[in-house]
Order: sequence, then C-alpha cells, then structure tokens
Amino acid sequence: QRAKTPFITFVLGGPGSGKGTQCMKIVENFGFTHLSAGELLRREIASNSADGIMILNTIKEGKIVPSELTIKLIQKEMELSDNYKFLIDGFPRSEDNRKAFEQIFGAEPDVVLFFDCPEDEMVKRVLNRNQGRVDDNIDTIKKRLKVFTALNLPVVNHYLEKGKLYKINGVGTVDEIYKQVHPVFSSFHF
Ligand code: UP5
Ligand code: MG
Repeated sequence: QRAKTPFITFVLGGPGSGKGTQCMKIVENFGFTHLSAGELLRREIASNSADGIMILNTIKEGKIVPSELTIKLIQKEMELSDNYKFLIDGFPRSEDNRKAFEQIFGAEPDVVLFFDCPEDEMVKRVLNRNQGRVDDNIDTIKKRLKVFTALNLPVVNHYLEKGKLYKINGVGTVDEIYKQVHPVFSSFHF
C-alpha cells in the first residue's frame, strides 16, 4: 500500500531532446522513479513477448504503439514500485495516449515538462548516440520528427492551456538545461 497519492510528471520533447538525460538528474535530486515508455516497450521486444514483433515494427516506423499496451506497461511498473513520485518519460505521445491514460488512471499529471529543442540539434544528438537503437537512423528519425510534430505537440498545447506545462529550453549543456528544471521541483512540497 502506497503511503501517498502518486505525484505524476510527464516528460515530453522530441526525439533526442534530452528527456532521458534530464530524468536521471531529477531522480538523483528529488527521488523520483523514472519510467521511460520507450524503454518499457524495448524491454517487451527483448523479452520476446506476444506483442514484441508488433512493437518492433511500430518503433522502426517511428509510429505510436496502441495506448492500452503502453499504459498497461506503465501501470505495472507503478504498481511494483513503493515510490509515489513518478517521471513518465516519452508518454503521452498523442491525444489518444493522453485521454486513455487519464481515463484509465483516473487523474491528470501534476507537472508536465517539455524540452523544446530545434530539429537539427535533435537529429545530431540521436545520430551520435550509438547505442544500437533500431530507430536511430536518419530515415526513422525523420519519421519520428513528423509524428512528434503532428501528434505530440497537441498534447503539449493541451497542458499549456491547463497551466501545467513547464517549457524548458533544451539547447545548452546538460547542466545548463538542468538549471531550468531544478526549480520546477523545488517549488513542490513532496
Ligand atoms: N544529450 C542529451 N542532452 C544533451 C545536451 N544537453 N547536449 C548534448 N548532448 C545531449 O539524449 C539523446 C542523446 O543526446 C544522448 O546520446 C545524450 O547523451 C545526448 P536523451 O536524453 O536520450 O534524449 P531523449 O529525449 O530521451 O531521446 P529519445 O531518443 O529517447 O526520445 P524518443 O522520444 O525518440 O524515444 P523514446 O524511447 O521515448 O521512444 C522511442 C519510440 O518508442 C517512439 O518513436 C515510438 O515509436 C515508441 N513509443 C510509443 O509508441 N509510445 C510511447 O509511449 C513511447 C514510445
Ligand atoms: Mg529517451
């Protein structure tokens, strides 16, 4: 049984905008549990689960996995954790993702971080990453950028209108960017 109601942060931004990198620093400083939706999906592929091949093909095309599947993986991790502070990284990626999560979970996020980064910088970072991700090639990156603009920016705008969005300038060194992120969380009393 969790001691407190969950504190949910959605971490949004384009491919290579620095979501995962900044999440590691938030974890160190504020004790969040980091759930990367993309990592959970890659874990499903690696585990040869029934959905693995479908997920792999979706990721190769830079498309979005069906909401219910991603939400199931996120919820499972939340239930396994005894923490109440969660960073949900790279989700929701579409209005469908968002609506499905809010409906199934029965609540909205407390904070939404958005790393705003120009496309040429994001492409450069992703191509330099070299961790063998099937989607880190120029063809898939172009598709990921298109999907981000078409489907993820509406989610960003939704939370902007709700007053929950913290827009961070995603250009600069990791520490320069984190200097903008830290005050977002130090203003909350967990
Ligand atoms: N780096 C980081 N910060 C830097 C800085 N300030 N200066 C210079 N370099 C910097 O960073 C990317 C690279 O840049 C790293 O090498 C890093 O060292 C360097 P990272 O922190 O990894 O950026 P991040 O935003 O996390 O990039 P990522 O590629 O993980 O973002 P995506 O959103 O594209 O990937 P994700 O894993 O979230 O999703 C992958 C795919 O899964 C999606 O395309 C989609 O097909 C699928 N998916 C779903 O279908 N549904 C979901 O809910 C989630 C994913
Ligand atoms: Mg990432």
